[in-house]
Parts: sequence; C-alpha cells; structure tokens
Amino acid sequence: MPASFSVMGIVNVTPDSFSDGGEWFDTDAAVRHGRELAAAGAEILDVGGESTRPGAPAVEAEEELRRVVPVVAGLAEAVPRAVISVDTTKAVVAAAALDAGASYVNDVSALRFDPDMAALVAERGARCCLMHMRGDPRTMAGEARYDDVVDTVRAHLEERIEAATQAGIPLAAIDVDPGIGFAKTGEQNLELLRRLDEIVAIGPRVLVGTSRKSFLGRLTGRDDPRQRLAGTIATNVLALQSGARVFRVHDVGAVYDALAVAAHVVPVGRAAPGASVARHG
Ligand code: HH2
Repeated sequence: MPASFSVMGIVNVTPDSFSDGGEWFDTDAAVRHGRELAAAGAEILDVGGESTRPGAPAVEAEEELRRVVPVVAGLAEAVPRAVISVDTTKAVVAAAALDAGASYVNDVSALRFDPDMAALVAERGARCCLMHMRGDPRTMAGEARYDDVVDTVRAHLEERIEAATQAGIPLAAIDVDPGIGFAKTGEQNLELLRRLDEIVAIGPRVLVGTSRKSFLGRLTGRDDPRQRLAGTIATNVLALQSGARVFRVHDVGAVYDALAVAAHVVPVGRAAPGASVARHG
C-alpha cells in the first residue's frame, strides 16, 4: 500500500507573488488555473490574495476580498470535489471565503494576527493550517535567529495547537507547517527538512511549502523561480519520506507524479485523514 499524500495547488490572485505574480490576477484566469491544477492532481486548491514574500506590502481587507472571493466561488462551482483553501490571516476574508465554498483556512500567522480567526474556524467547522513564522512578511527577514530552529518551531506549533484547540478547533482539523522560508535562513530551512520527523512527531498532519523558494535557487544557481522545479521535487520527496503528507506547490503535475512514485517506496506511516493518491479525472 502506498503512503497517502495530498497536493495543495497554489492559486495566487496577486500582482506581486514572488514566482507568479500577475499571472492569475484576473478572476477567470485564476479559476482556469485552479481547474488545471485540480486535473493535474491537486486535491486542495489554496487561493491567496496577499503575497507573503519578504517585504511584500500589506493588502487592505476590501482589496483582498475583491481578489479572493470570486475565485473561491468560481472554483467551488467548477471543481466541486476539490477542497478549497483560503490563504489569509484576516477573519473577514476567511469568513467570506468560507461562505463562498472554501472549507480550509491556511493562516500563515497560525491564528495570531486576527483575534477573531480561531473562533471563526471553530464555529464554521473548517480545517486549518497552523504555520510557524516570526514577525510578519515585512519584518521576518531580520528575525531568523534561533538557538535550535527545529526545537523553536516545534514548541511554537505545540503552543498554537493548544490555542486552537482551546478555541474549539478539533485536533483532527489541524495541519501544521514549519514555515519554510518564513523568518528562516537557507541553512535553517535545510535543518527543518533534515529533522522534519521531529515536526511530524508533534502529531497533526504536516504540510510543507518549499515550492520555488529562494533557498532552492541559491543551492542550484537558478535565479528564475520557475526554474526551481527539480529542487522543489527533491525537497517534497524528502519531506514525504520524513512523514509530511500535504505538499503546497505551484507545479502540481510534476510534483504529483514524483510523490506518487515515491509513495510506493517510503514506509507507510500513520494514514493522513482524507488523503489519497488518486488523481482527479
Ligand atoms: N508559502 C507561501 C504562502 N503561503 N502557506 C503555507 N501554509 N506554507 C507555506 O510555505 C506558504 C504559505 C509563499 O508562497 P507563494 O504563495 O507562492 O508566494 P507569495 O506569498 O509571494 O504569494
């Protein structure tokens, strides 16, 4: 029996994302892109309207709503079998996305930036991802100082799981993410991947997001983020081997195929809830 995994396809409805800013800014283009990602194997479609690249400007809620909600609604109708995720730190955006058909909240602040977010996720019975980050995208580059990055990330995620469950979110509805590239140096990203089993040991399903990130470019000499697919595949396959089960990527087809093959080789761990290796037709 192969290991189970889910691919989360990235639908950036932004003018300024680090690798594909502007490509899917138009609603129809974003919905078309999401449909293609689902056909290529994405079980989850992660719709975001605010870039989190280091130094990215904040986006007002009104503008984020305008970007994200029509795309979530379009995808919920066009790809009803997909799990639609909203990549936001704002409760008002998450609420509108949940109304429009999303059922997963990917909050890179792990429910910290908006005091209404945890209660919203709990009330709506949504699934969520709690990710490690320090500061915010404007300040995080200066905060990559740790005695032991893995120990710090693990303790932070355990604290955020406690906060989320206290707010009424069931443990089974929580995924955790070490936040590759968020307030981390390249070496710290590699250390997290090397010791990812320590994050897996926390308990919840682990999501990783290495796709096209700059540490891959530095290791391979690839300045253009679109040329970082091989590095993306290598890190995702290694993460699968370490027990991660959700893979947030731009290039869904290639990563899906790599994981589908690797899943037949890695030891089968705990089954991930709701995960499967069947590609959507
Ligand atoms: N990375 C990005 C955005 N959201 N969410 C989770 N859970 N994990 C990640 O690693 C993660 C994330 C950054 O990638 P991208 O969306 O392509 O870029 P941008 O933030 O510039 O739109």
